[in-house]
Amino acid sequence: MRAYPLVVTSLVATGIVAVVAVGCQNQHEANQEAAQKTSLGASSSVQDLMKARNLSEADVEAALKTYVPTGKMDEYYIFASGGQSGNVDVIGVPSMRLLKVIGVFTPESWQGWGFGGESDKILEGGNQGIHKIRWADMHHPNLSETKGDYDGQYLFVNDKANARVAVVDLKDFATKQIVPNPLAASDHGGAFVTPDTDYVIETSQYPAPLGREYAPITDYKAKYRGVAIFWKFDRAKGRIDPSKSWALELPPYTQDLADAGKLGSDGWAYINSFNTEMAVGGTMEGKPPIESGASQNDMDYLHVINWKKAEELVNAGKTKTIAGMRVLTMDVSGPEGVLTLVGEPKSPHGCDVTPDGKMVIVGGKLDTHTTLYDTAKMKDLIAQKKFEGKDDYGIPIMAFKDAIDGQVEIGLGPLHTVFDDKGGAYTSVFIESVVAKWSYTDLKKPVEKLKVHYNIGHILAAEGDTVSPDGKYVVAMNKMSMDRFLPVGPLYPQNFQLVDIAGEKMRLLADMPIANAEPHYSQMIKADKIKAEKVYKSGTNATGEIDPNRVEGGKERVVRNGNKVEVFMTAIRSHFTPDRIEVDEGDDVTIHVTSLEAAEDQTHGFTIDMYNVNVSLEPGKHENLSFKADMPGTYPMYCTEFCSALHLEMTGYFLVKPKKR
Ligand code: RUQ
Ligand code: CUA
Repeated sequence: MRAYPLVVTSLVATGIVAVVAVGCQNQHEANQEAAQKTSLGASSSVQDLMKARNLSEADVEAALKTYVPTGKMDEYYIFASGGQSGNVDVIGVPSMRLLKVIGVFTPESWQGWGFGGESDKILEGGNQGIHKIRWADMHHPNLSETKGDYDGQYLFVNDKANARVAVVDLKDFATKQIVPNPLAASDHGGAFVTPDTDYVIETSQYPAPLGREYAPITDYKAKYRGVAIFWKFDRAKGRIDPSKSWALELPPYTQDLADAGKLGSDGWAYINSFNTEMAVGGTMEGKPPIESGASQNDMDYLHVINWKKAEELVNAGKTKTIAGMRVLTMDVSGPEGVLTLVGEPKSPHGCDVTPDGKMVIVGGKLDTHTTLYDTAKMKDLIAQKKFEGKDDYGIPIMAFKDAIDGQVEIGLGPLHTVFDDKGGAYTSVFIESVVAKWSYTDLKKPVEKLKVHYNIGHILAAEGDTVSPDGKYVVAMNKMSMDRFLPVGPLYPQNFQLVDIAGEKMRLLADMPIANAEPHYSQMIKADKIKAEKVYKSGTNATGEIDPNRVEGGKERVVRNGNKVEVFMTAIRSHFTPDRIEVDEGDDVTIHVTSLEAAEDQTHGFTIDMYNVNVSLEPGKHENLSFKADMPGTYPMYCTEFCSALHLEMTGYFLVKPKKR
């Protein structure tokens, strides 16, 4: 019989069950007797369960480490990029339970996000060009920081496909603003914050003329550009202030990931790039495809940006206005030491500043190393103007060997790196499908590699990119999951794997299928840092303000003015007042509806059938729905949340009298 001393300790410690097998037969029998006295009964003792379900000791231990009994709370939140879903997934750790999906760039019908209510205006604010954009390729959520630590107030996310950044308020877990990038056609290095969240950084990905004007591809070198936007965040208002934001023109190297310096490197930002060859494809004209054209050079460029200095130059008016945005152009930023380049090995991807702010770690997709750039050395080189040359745009280049601290042989395809509290670095290694643990202080080969399933892209750690990581958990964000979950057709879920990093060795604890898209980055924050509201102050609308049209109980009314009909409505268990609305075909209708509920978790919904209007009315929430009564007929309106025993009765009619023809 096998011994399970570890399991016994942890099981007893958690008080879940009294018994598991131990090394000694007598004790085992005594324990079995004890087990019969527990509510589980003998037939379902843990040992029997293990046998029946074919679980090993390690399985049971992992289960215990992630089990959160009903009524108990998780220790951390993960804010995960919802990828192509355009929305944010909120996950509890260690249970890996999905807690919420926050509607951001994409309409989300449970929250009534984008179905005729106030949130439509926020989505409208994110339109690009002439298109109503209602999807996103969300990549990198970033929590607001104070002194380099997550403060639990805001979350920023970027949309790679449509070059936008959104602000989510963590008081109510709702999106408050979407800001379209006026200059770039796509972004990737975002939404990274500076250590006090003065700025939210968004850098472009695929170069295009700034402002997205047309320019023939033959003008690539002359007219196409990269750009980094420094969005000024107004913390008191909880909004990005585009009028105080500015941009840095960059060469048309395909800029990739970015990070802001911290502590000693505060005031600096670092951006990767690839395709410094400026390959533009042309496979139909017999030219090499972009992917091979872009892999000719041994070195691409890390962009090193002195943003504090850039800010001074912007304030001194050294900018050019393009598409309404102040842009510091390369002819200023190069000579002024704002923008400097340094070589980086082939096709870099991740760009992560260490918790002490001393190094920038760059992972090379086509290289087996991570490279550690020394932020202090680079600062000196720039101050002393010690460069080895300039690029075609006059941007000075530092010598690779002068700028680095060293390189570490990690494995095949190192991408992103996160950190623990003991100088440990955890790098996702895509091709090898492992998490590689190494030390960013001694720069030796990885001490451990943990297999993950499969093809890990991003990686996250508990408070892992702050100045004080927690060192408890890492999550491998895997791109592929064949053989991990029940088959669901050719489109497979992604796989989040929770890893315990508190001990000597990494331990894989749990798998979580991500069923709605391919997430990229995520962040994990201690749960007690989030101070979420339980109910809204009566009359609060989607912007977080008390709505001027808030409706008090007893003041419900219908106001007609020509073909404009305004309905002032309230909702409280279990009726809408008024519960009948009659209008004429063609009327412009606005329904102002306030929930009069003040009790926690008493949410109503409001919809009118067939009219594509649907809002969520959390306690105290106010909504304004505007639409044209363009379909004559009889339409039930009803509450969409099972709010009470009389929920089904929480209904009424919206009647549209046909025009005389
Ligand atoms: S990037 S893993 Cu935005 Cu690495 Cu996706
Ligand atoms: Cu209100 Cu159902």
